[in-house]
Amino acid sequence: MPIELPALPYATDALEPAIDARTVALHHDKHHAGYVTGYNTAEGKLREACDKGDFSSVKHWTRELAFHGAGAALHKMYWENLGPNGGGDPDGDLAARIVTDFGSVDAFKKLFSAATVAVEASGWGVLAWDPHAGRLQVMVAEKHQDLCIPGVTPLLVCDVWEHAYYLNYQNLRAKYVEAWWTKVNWADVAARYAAAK
Ligand code: MN3
Repeated sequence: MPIELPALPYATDALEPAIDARTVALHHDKHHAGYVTGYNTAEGKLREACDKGDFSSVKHWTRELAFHGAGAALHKMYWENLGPNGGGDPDGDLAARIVTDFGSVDAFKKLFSAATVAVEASGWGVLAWDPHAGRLQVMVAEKHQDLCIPGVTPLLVCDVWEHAYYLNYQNLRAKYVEAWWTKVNWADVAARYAAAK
C-alpha cells in the first residue's frame, strides 16, 4: 500500500527561532515528501517485479526502498519529536533510564550532541532502545538507513542533513544541534520509550 505524507503536527513557524519557518516548510513539503514518493515508487517497482517475474532490477529497487523508507520513517519521527513547547529535560522513567545508562542527563546530551555533530556527510543522531543489550544507546545513521541494528527502536532523532539547517546555520551544524534541543518534545520521546520497552 502507498504511504502518505503526514501533515506537520504544528505550524511551520512553531519551532522558531530554533528552526526557521522556511526551513521547516521546505524540509517537510519538499524533502520529506520526496522520501514518501520515493518509497512508493520503489514499492511499486518491486510489486511489478513479482508480477512480471523480472528481477533484473531488484538490487536497485531494494536499495531505493530502504533509503526512502528509512527517510520517510525518520522524518515522521523528527517532526513528532519536536514541538513549540519543547526543551528542558526528560523526567519519569525515561530520565531514570538515561541516568542509569549514561550517568546523567547532561552526559547523555553531550554524548548525543557529539555523535550527531560528527555524523559523516548526511545522516542522523539517534537515541534508541536496544532490546539486545537491554539499554538505551546513542547511535548515528548515515544517509537514513546505514549503521542501523535490526530490532533496535529509535526514540529521538536529529536530522543533520544540510537541508535541515543550512538556510539559518550554514556550516554551523553544532549551533543547530544546540538550538534543536530547545524544541525536543520529551513527552513524545517518553511515550516511545514506554512502548518500546
Ligand atoms: Mn531531512
